[in-house]
Amino acid sequence: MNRLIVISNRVMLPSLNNKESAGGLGVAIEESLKRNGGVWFGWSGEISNDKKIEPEVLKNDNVTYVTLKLSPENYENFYNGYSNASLWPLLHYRLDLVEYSKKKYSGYQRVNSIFSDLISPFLLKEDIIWVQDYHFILLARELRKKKCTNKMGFFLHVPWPSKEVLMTLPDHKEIVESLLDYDVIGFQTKSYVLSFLDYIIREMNGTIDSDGFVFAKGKKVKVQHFPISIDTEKFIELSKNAVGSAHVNRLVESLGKSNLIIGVDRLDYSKGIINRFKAYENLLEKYPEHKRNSTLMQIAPISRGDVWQYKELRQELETEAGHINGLYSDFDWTPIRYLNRGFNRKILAGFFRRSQIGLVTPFRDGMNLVAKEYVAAQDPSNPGVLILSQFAGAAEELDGAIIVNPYDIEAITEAINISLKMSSEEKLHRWIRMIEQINEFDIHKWSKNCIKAIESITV
Ligand code: ADQ
Repeated sequence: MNRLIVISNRVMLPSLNNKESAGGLGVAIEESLKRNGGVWFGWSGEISNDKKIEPEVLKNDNVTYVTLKLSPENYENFYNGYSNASLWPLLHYRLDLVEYSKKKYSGYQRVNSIFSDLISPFLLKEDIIWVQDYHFILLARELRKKKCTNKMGFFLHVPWPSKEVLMTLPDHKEIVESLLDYDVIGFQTKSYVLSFLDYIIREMNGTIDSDGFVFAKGKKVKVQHFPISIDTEKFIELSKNAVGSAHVNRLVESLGKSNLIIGVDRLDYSKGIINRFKAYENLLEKYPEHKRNSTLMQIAPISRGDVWQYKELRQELETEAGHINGLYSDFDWTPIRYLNRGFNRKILAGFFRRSQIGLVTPFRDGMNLVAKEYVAAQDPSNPGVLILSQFAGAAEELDGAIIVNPYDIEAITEAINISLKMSSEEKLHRWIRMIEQINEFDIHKWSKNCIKAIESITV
């Protein structure tokens, strides 16, 4: 078995005591590394003013963890800049929020190059390289410049946009050409694969064959969709164990007879939280029978708090939640509970299980694992309803959900109303279709399939 080299923005260090709070992705990567042996590279999450920044290297059994601090300039231009203020909004179709400058792009190139310098000395000839996400699109190109001939795969966790949207990025050509230096490019959904192929054919005069290979710029690359998933078995277990726990009991008590509608997201403009609030306000106005017998709980810990777009979003959501609560609250009932804090996975699983509706309405989302976690957490004897945006990657798989257009506030309102009135039979019927899907395709299958695809490339 070949050793595995993983590069991702953040690394899950073995010192993380409470593995229960770790996400499925980190656990699956760690598991693959332990199976194959290998090295995991990433940013330490820290900023350093040192002139020469040395990596921190940690060994645990057959896995080595290598993390690097970023200089303030690289943090600003690579992380806050090109990654999160240029690529992230662009890949999520928020062209109005894209901030672009050559300086940011240079920072992005520089950090990709720094990481290639960091990785090179660790590489053995047969190692397989697996790069995660939009922070490191240029990494294969940088490594190839250093004569690296290892098999390399890339997986994009976020959406790949249509050609028209992508081409608003001044560096779109270089970005796509760099991707062609990988041997395998993985996307979350078929639809992102199609958008990528459309660009290859129409912008690069490339061709494709029936085995999913792309031929362009003298390169041959396998392009495939690998829908990411969750550790289904583990999440089911967590949700069962959460029954009767202190947090869940307190939640149930505080709700009284109210139906719980739950939203759980990182506080991000791509998640469509604002339209969720507006749809709920609409519901209380249009269907007053849901006043007092429903509560929307939105859990949204602050993320990327340094970036101005995120600061504005916070203000907007606080204003909207305050407005709705001011208008509809009673002395013993509050319609929206808006919490800017995270909870560990066991508590979340318990909250999901106790809620009648999972409201997952991103404007765009690569996959959205919350949707899958919500399904896994349900009590088979009384499952809740998932309301899911048609623009979440998960909508390609979870056809038992009520699928909505997240821009259509009235459609979300109607979906909530229908869900609150849905029969137990229909809820069960819808849920079974979804749980079967995520039982069969879990995160372990995802990581194995990704690695197998890279391994089986013949170079
Ligand atoms: P994210 O944008 O972070 O991930 P998502 O897939 O919904 O979005 O969540 C990832 C994990 O974070 C899940 O396990 C979830 O439970 C956890 N999480 C989210 N909100 C939380 C909260 N409020 N409190 C605690 N935990 C929370 C990116 C892409 C997604 C893609 C994933 C994985 O944007 O589209 O599904 O990567 O590829």
